[in-house]
Amino acid sequence: MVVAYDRDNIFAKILRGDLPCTKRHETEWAMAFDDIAPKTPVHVLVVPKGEYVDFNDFTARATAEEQAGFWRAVKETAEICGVGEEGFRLTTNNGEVAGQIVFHFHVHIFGGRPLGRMVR
Ligand code: DGP
Repeated sequence: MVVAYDRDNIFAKILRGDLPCTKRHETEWAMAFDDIAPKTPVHVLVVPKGEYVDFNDFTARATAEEQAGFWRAVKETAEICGVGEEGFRLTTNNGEVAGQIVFHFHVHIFGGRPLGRMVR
């Protein structure tokens, strides 16, 4: 982990209710809401409720129960947003080198149109 967790990051504020969001799903372990600048018709962010900077941090420190609960919420969110059956893309940007700009671990769900191949 390169960056220390900042309790005032944007997603922490959304989780606390200090900033608004368009919420799609919430469980004991995670919250899902629309990305503010959607790249696809469905572009939802799923964030764990625990304080983790990125994927590396989450997988290193979250309990097995938290991790299972988080990934279950990702699957449920795809279904709730209507792309569970037809297909979708999951992305997480791990670190600045990957373009991560919000340092509270999150997974993007992209879908709602053909996405093409990422690697050719
Ligand atoms: P990244 O850290 O690169 O995985 O991208 C963070 C994403 O968060 C980016 O797609 C834009 C989105 N985002 C940034 N600020 C806000 C905000 O205030 N509300 C919401 N809903 N999304 C945000």
